[in-house]
This record gives sequence, C-alpha cells and structure tokens, in this order.
Amino acid sequence: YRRLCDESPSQPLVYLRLRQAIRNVIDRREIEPGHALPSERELAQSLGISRVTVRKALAGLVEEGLLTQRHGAGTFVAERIVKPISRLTSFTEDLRARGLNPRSEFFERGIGEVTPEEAMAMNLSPGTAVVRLHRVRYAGDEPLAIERSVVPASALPDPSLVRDSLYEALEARGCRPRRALQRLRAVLLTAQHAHLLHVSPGSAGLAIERRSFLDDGRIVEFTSSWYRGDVYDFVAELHAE
Ligand code: 16G
Repeated sequence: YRRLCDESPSQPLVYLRLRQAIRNVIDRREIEPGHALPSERELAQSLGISRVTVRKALAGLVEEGLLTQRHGAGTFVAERIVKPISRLTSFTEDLRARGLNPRSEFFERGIGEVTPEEAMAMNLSPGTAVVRLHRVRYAGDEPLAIERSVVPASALPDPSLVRDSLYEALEARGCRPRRALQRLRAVLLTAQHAHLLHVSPGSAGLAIERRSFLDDGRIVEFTSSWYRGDVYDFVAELHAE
C-alpha cells in the first residue's frame, strides 16, 4: 500500500491517495473478490496514518461498490457487482472500475427507420433514422446482461462507430448523455434470455429501461436491458426531504 500510495504523489489528500491505491490493488486482482482487506488498524499502523483517514478512504470505496463491510468481520472486495443507480455511467465504465474486462457480442448493429413504438418512447417523428444495437454484455467470458439500444442517427450516424462502448462512441461525437430516466422492474428471465445469460430459465432478472438526454433535452438513447439478478445489487443513497 505504501508503494501504491506513493504512485500518486500529486494527490494532496491522504485519504484520496489511499482510496486510489486500494482501487489499484483491486484492479490488479492483488486481492480477489470475496477476500478481506487488512483491518483498519493494520492499515493505519503500517501506513503511519490515522484510522479516521483509513475509514474515510474505505467508506468512499464502499459507496462506489468496490468494497463491502460486514459488521465485526471487516472489509471485503465486493463479490457481487454493486452498482449505484444514481450515477449515469456505462457498462464499460462500471466493469473497468472493478478491474473486470467488459466485452459485447452483437446480434445486431445496424441502421433503420424508427418503429412506431420506438418513435413514441423516444418522442421522435415517424421516419427518423436510428441506429439499433442488440448485444450480450460480458465480463470476460461471463455474460451479465442483454441490451437493446436505439440511438437517433443524428447523434450516431454510423453503427460501426460503436466498437464496444456506446457511451465512448457518443462521447467522441460530443453527444455523451447528461441526464437519464430509468425504470427497474423485477422479472423472471425467459428461456431465450436465460440461455444467453448462462442461467436457468425462470431465474431472477432486472429489466431496466433507460432514456438518456443531452443538455438541450434531445434524447440520445433508449435502452432496454436485462441484468442478471444473481450478480447485481443496485444501490442508491437516499436523503430526507
Ligand atoms: C449501461 C446502461 C445502458 C447503456 C450502457 C452503455 C444500465 C441499466 N444501462 O448498461 O443504458 O446504454 O450502459 O454502456 O446501466 P457502454 O458504453 O459500455 O456500451
């Protein structure tokens, strides 16, 4: 840890340096998912910093979903994928932050005219050109989700611009979403979805619809996703009024 903390000397705040150092340790799989970190006391002693600082760094990583804490047992590298639902991040970013290797296998990556249902959902006029992506999303060899995205061709004129990450392609066009509305629903995965996700038919899943917008209110994506219920925890921080 000391070596890793010294890797980012530009960061003046010790707890942020430690947070980055632990992120690097997780990224490099130096501690495997499900395994424990040294205790707060051990970390504080060996680094010569206060326990308050260690606690602050760990709390930030728990909030990011990289670590979990069990009362009395300590701090562990998260095994399930804990995803904050209040941040507008992409699948690729979520997985990279956990040191996993995001990948897509496409069934469809083409351009066409918007269907009446899509036009309604996206508030587009009939005849508008849209790019359609239909893919299975993987972490390495493990399938985690199925996604069907529709993007107006005005934001993404050519489907082949999406190599693996939709948001990277949109960002390169200056069309990275700034705001989104999302709906989550519990579902039993159909035989077809279960087969693609390597789970038994009827397993629990989360059906998620996301509509994302630019600052000027134009819609940039309408995505329907089916995430595996046995892998994902969706978490949010709630504030009283
Ligand atoms: C996430 C989003 C999805 C978005 C995708 C982009 C959820 C539930 N869905 O999977 O709406 O299209 O990320 O990821 O989080 P990408 O940039 O890796 O293609």
